[in-house]
Amino acid sequence: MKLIVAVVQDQDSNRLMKAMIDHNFRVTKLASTGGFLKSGNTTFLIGTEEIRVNKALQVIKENCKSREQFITPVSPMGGNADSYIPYPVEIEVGGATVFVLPVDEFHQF
Ligand code: 2BA
Repeated sequence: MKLIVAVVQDQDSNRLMKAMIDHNFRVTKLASTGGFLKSGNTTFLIGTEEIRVNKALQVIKENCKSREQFITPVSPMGGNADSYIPYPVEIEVGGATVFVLPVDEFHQF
């Protein structure tokens, strides 16, 4: 058995949840916060047989888009903070960040 941990954007989470259920995956959805942007994202825990991991990855890929996002750094990267004028910087936030972990044991009590 494997545990898939997928961090996705909030905008994609309902669609991904529906698609995973439609494909008979068992899913737990957690509200999470990205360390860099400090804004909300969604983490999915998906426990599945090894043979179905590729299908799960395909469903995640099909339902999660990467998006451009603007952030405004609160302090300068270097130099004098007195003359610092904050301006937005564009970054790309990925469709999904996915970890696939081995599961030693699985119990349901
Ligand atoms: P955040 O940490 O809020 O990061 C959002 C986006 O900011 C990242 O998108 C990336 O484009 C950018 N970013 C993050 N750290 C950066 C840095 N040190 N310098 C420059 N840009 C940086 P993604 O890479 O697609 O990540 C989306 C979310 O996935 C992350 O939100 C975080 O919640 C999670 N994540 C990504 N990599 C992870 C990892 N290795 N371990 C745990 N969670 C991770």
